[in-house]
Amino acid sequence: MNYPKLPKECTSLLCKYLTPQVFDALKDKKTSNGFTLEQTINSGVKNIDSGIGVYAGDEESYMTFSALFDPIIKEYHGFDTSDTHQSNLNPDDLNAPNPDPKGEYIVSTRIRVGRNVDAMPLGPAISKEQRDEVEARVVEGLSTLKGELAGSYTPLLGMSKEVQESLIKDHFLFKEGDRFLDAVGLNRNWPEGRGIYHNSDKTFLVWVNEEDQLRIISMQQGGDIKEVFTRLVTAIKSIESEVTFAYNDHLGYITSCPTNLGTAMRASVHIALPKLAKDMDAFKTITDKYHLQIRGIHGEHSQSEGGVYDISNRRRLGITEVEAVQDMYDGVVALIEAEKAL
Ligand code: ADP
Ligand code: CIR
Repeated sequence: MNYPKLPKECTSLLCKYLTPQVFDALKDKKTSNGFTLEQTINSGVKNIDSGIGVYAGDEESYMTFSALFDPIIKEYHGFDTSDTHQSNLNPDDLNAPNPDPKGEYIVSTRIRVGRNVDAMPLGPAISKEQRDEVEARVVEGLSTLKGELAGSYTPLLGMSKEVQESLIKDHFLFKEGDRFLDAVGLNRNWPEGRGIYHNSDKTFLVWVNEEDQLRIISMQQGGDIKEVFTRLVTAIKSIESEVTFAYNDHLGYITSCPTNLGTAMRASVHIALPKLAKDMDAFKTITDKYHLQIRGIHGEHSQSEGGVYDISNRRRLGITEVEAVQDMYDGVVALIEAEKAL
């Protein structure tokens, strides 16, 4: 493999950190699952508009290709190679009274974590047999959930297009055919091995074998962020008693995208900020101050509709889960104040 063509206008972290020297040092390396540098960078090479542009095929990728991953992790999370990661899932430590009890701004709240099964390759390097085994083990673990978390699993294979599209439109199900995931092999054998578990209210959901092997999700209408977090923590603990997840003391929970390492948590609100959105510089000054990311309302790489944005914590590694949600909460309070003042 030769050094890839990366156009000057490319702003991804891949383009920033894949220097010819780094490329030469890594180009012949592979992990014990056979994951190569070419696979690690293919998404960002094929999708020049990537924000990041790299994925890991297994936990080992983060070590084997550390000359590329470490500076990306440092820039995205502000996390150094000598730092350690710590978890705190105690809802009592979260200071988050509903910032919008009248429901004027916050449409809905969602908090998800990514998880992958210990001692399995991640999605980009997994075989079809291993992926099917992950699905079977996860579905068996989920079948033990009780009370509010009790629900059922629907495989994507055999789901009607109408049901699939309506679940996607209503923000419950992952999209199909994502080009960023496609280029790293995450869509191989689609739709086999993929599916969604949810309770009857769709306040608790688990995505199986999308970007990560599990995406554990708690969501509901309105701005009761603490309630959403508390439900998620109960679910994580219950599932963790059935399935062991890939975790390491330095990088926390291991995920296929380096932006998700650590807590693997993205806490978001869909929030109407039509006035603030007319001044994107002022909007971004607040989101930068609170380490927030702005997305459109149909997920990453989508656009806002009607002045409603998806606002979430940007950092996930080197901070605890409580701090990740607190980042989002404090920022949302500041955004609502700014909107009110206009
Ligand atoms: P992820 O959160 O898994 O990183 P996406 O940005 O693709 O991925 O979002 C996944 C789905 O979750 C999308 O349909 C998105 O609209 C929905 N979503 C995210 N945040 C919220 C929210 N606060 N309320 C309702 N739906 C949400
Ligand atoms: C990109 O580089 O834009 C995509 N590969 C997505 C990166 C971040 N996404 C994520 O954490 N899910």
